[in-house]
Amino acid sequence: SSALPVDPVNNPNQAVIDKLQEMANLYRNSNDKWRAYGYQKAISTLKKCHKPATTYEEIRMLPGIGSRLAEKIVEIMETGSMIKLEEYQTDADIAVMDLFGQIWGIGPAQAKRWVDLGYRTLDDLRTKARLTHNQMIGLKYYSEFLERIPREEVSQIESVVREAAASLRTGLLIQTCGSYRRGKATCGDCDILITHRDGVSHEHLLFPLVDKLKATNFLVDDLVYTDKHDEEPGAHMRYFGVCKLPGENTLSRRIDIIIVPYSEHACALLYFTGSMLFNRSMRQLADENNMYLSQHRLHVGVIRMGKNKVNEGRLVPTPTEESIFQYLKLPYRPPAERDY
Ligand code: DCP
Ligand code: MG
Ligand code: MN
Repeated sequence: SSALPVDPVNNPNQAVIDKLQEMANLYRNSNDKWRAYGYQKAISTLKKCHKPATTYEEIRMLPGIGSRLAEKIVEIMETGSMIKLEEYQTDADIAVMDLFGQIWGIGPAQAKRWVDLGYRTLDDLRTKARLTHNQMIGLKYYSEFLERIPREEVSQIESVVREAAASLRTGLLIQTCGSYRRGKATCGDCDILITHRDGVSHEHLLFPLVDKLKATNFLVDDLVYTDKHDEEPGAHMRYFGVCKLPGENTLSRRIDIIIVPYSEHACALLYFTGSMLFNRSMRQLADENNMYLSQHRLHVGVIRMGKNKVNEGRLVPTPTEESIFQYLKLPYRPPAERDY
């Protein structure tokens, strides 16, 4: 009778129970408590059952198992798996990958790695995963970083940086680039480019500027912070981090600050204004015309063998963005028309 104790290790229906439990967990985690309850009832019935369930009719006779569930149990017995479960798992995994992929700095590969490790929620990541510093910051500001920043707020952020910079040096040239310069109504972050026309006063500015902005609690967390050119070849002096305007209802925002020598200003401005796809096509056009365009400089007369440069060509002066367009024989495009 069903009152007899059943050996939990050698339960004749253990394989079926395991599959049903997976399904029950999935439904519970997706807040379908009613379905989870149905599966849980069937599981406890099977746990008390001390002989293997074999036919549909037999299973249907067990208390708490309706026709739909009985069909599923037969499917598991016959195939060893359950299509619904496999499907559900795939869909659920994709949803989790989407969730993880929305964390700042997380791409599809990292999202998949976490899913494969069994993490399903942001809390799983917070409590169980081994996170890098930047991943922790991304999680900490998960929902805030998903909020777009109104233009008006971007310009307020720019003002704070401008004021702090002006108190350190005079004559600095400060421009907010990225989607802001392209005229977007809202921006993902605030991209600030700093240089100085005298060609030297941009030097040794990043550390004191960041210090100053931290002292007033404007900068609240760091992501990338380097005052060295050699840390990553070709990298700008840059600070990527998190800022927050004073006030009770302000959100934490992503801020990128790049400081460049004046000779590189136009190339940096073009690069930092984007869009990313626009940059890619400009570089490709340069390649096709024996030139080389980067965030630092433009070279002409480059000779390539396949992907390798046989001759570096000649660095040309690029006083303005317009001059870069001219070298590429392109009509000038204002920032608002670089948005693709
Ligand atoms: N950029 C690039 N390649 C990258 C990253 C950035 O060419 N991998 C350039 C083009 C971008 C600019 O830097 O327009 C600024 O980068 P953002 O990531 O801040 O992008 P946007 O400002 O264009 O958009 P968003 O509003 O999302 O910040
Ligand atoms: Mg931006
Ligand atoms: Mn940016």
